[in-house]
Amino acid sequence: MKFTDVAIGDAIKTKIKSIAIDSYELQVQKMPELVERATPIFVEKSIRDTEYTLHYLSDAIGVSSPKLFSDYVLWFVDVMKNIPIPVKYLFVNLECISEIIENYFDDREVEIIRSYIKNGLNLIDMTGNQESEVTPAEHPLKKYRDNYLEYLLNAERHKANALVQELVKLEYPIQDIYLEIFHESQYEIGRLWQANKITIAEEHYCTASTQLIMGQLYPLIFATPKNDLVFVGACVGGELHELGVRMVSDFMEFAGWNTYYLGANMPAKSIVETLIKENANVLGLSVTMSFHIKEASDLIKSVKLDPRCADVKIVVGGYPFIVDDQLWKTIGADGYARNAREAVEISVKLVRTGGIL
Ligand code: B12
Repeated sequence: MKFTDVAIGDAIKTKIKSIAIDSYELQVQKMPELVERATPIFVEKSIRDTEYTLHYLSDAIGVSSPKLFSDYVLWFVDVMKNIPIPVKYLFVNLECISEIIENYFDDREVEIIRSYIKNGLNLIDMTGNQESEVTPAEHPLKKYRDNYLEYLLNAERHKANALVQELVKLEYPIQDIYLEIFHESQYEIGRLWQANKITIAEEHYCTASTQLIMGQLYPLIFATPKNDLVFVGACVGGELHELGVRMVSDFMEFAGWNTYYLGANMPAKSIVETLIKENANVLGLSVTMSFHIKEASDLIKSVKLDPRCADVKIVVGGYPFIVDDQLWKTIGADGYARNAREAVEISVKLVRTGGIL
């Protein structure tokens, strides 16, 4: 991470509110049609959305990753397809931020910030209304995934559970059931939620049901012969998306490791204490929201500085690392994996080679 970028990322954070308000005011000048819509709720929401955009911008700059901001812009364009606000609104919004920052930063800083925004603006031009979704490759379990999701969306979790038990009887590998049924259906739930096709309650019900159904497979997962390696899996502080690292922990357990799964929102100090107490070989750290990258980076620094953790290797994973496949290096991790299967491979490699990949 470049020192200047970290400093600019931090500086944006301290000025988010005022930049957002100034940008909104400029946007109203550029888009007079907004005046008609400007109810107090609309104004408040517009400023809040700009603050959100600025958070993503500052986080991406903080870790020198233009890809992270570009991915956010693509995501926002997708969200806008399902709300009655044209994509042009986001385009002008970014242009306004780009202009306003002149009042807050010096020329060199403005140049860096603008390069990130420009990438985003180019993407809006290119995407227009086209779909940015990639159709997942067909897998023999795909048809069962559709049934599984249908059961959950019909609030029939007992049927979803029975289906998974049936697939186990049919001898589908547990790992395929995890990746093709659980992992993929959670992503589909995300798409449905983003498209306003399911409610937050339905998303919560599906997620909780999948966690329950995963639990039913534990007698199989914990039955494999053990080696003497220890894996600690956790999400950094503030991060609530825990299913990914839980899947990774389950894959490690199935591969014979002794796992210590800590789940969501873990204070950094407790993670370090656990590594020492459990004599861990590998720490698996999960981040989904890019505004938690900084926590991950700080935690990695503390682990690396603690002599009691000298032998612990750190593997990271989750959405931002898939978007930018070099990010794991930027924040000082020893490796990264795109999914739970690769997480086992990389952890074994790191332990065997002493950390040189
Ligand atoms: C369920 C869910 C939630 C739940 C999580 C509950 C829980 N107990 O985990 C709740 C309701 C809390 C939630 C909250 C939010 N969410 Co949410 N959520 C989801 C959803 C639908 C599924 C997440 C999931 O279970 N994925 C399945 C797992 C298996 O996938 P995974 O995490 O990627 O893990 C795999 C790999 O990445 C990798 N991996 C993951 N971790 C690790 C770690 C290591 C060490 C390794 C090696 C590998 C690895 O291996 C895993 C298995 O193969 C996603 C959709 C999606 N695409 O993921 C949205 C999603 C992630 N959420 C989103 C958003 C916006 C939010 C909120 C900001 C919403 C809000 N306005 O409040 C908050 C933020 C909360 C926070 N502070 O963290 C967006 C993020 C968009 C973006 N571009 O950043 C998504 C993508 C939805 C969408 N399509 O818009 N969410």
